[in-house]
Amino acid sequence: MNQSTLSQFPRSFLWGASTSAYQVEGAWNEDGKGPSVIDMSQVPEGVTDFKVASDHYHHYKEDVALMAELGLKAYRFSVAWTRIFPKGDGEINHKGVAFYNNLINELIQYGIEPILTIYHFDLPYSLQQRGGWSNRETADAFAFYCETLFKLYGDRVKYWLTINEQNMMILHGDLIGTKKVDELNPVKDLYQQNHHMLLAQAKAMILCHEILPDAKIGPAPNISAIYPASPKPEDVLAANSFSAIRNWLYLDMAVYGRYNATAISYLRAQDALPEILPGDMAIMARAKPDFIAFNYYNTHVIAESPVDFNLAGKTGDQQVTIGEAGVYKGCDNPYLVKNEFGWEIDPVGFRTTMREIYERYALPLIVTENGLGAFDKVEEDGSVYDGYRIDFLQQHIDQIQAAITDGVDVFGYCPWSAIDLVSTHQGCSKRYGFIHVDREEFDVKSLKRSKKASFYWYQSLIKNNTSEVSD
Ligand code: BGP
Repeated sequence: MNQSTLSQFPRSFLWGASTSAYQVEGAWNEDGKGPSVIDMSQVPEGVTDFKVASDHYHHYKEDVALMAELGLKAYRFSVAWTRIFPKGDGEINHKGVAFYNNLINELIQYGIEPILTIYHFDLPYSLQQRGGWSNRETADAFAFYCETLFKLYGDRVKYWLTINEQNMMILHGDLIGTKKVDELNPVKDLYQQNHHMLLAQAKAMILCHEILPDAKIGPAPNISAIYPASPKPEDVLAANSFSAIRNWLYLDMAVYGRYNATAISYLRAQDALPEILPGDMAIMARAKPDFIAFNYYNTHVIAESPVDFNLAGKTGDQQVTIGEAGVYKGCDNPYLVKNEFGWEIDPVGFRTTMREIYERYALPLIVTENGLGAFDKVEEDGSVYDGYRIDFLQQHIDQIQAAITDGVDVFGYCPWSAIDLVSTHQGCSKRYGFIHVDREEFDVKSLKRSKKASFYWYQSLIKNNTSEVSD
């Protein structure tokens, strides 16, 4: 659908950027921080762990000053649960509390809106030892942690995100380092964990509104439009199933407080229905998000899947779908190119995704991740000419403007990532940042910060609140 005139970005549009605690902070065991499941997980061979990351913990002032120079209106970051509660619950760690107080104050001083993710993959290891998300009590520990954050930081933080990419923790938790399931009944246990996380999220939203009536809170899943591989009805049906399992299961619960029917049918077929205790659904129904935050990297193409679909030796990740026998099968999209890590690039699919979410839930949207992972090259004078990243972001921003013109209420864009950090499973040579960090996979070098070409480009875009748009 071509648009003759494009709507402008609202003046209040939150041009931002994102990070997460475990991928950027480092200082993994400093100042009383307890270990998380990520700290205790085995990283794939050949890539760095998260112990030092970009050492933002010690560089946060310099980093925030750079973000201010970039012109950011918002910064989306996460709190490491184990800096606040080293064991997940119990005794509070005052040095951890102070770190986020300082970070938030620093942001506010520069007029940057803090957007705080409560939980981004790094479950306290101590809670994991007590059963992790399989144990209902983890939902209570989460609620207590949330209540603590609301009371500590709610005077300055207006935007809260509950759980980053719960759907990816469920579908790709083995790769991300978050998954531990019962060996006898793994799928049932996984979706029991999912139920407890949904319950935890509902409790967080209710508490937020009780404690901070002016604050806004929302979920932050990874959402992608799903294309059928062909008009063959079986392909369309499989694509519809995958949408339900990957996308709508999570958002239907967050917004409507009910399980998606197709997802439930899928779980029933696998004998994986979660145990739902009396009162759970009333809590889910009472919890209401104020907006939907979502991460978008690309779309997926889905075909029908034979019952004997052989998955041996095939692994997908957040953006590469392999499939499930008899349910859905991921395919390449012949109309799209891939990035250096095999992720397809689909700016138009971004517009479709925004429309689909808005049509379904009619809540304001904020994009909390979108970006291009690449092997950046540092020139002799230290410059990084990441024109490919500028192209990627420009094309996606164009599609936000097109979606706004379509009538979708998008109020912010926080690309991944503000600064170079460590990828979930592909190390720190897979870079995303506007700010380069001088380190290599196994040599942390000087950790010096420098501005990439994309930094100057985004700075000018934010300043002008506009971008050149093509249909
Ligand atoms: C999302 C995660 C982020 C981030 C991003 C890029 O799924 O929320 O934590 O890492 O993907 O993925 P990767 O690091 O695997 O390149």
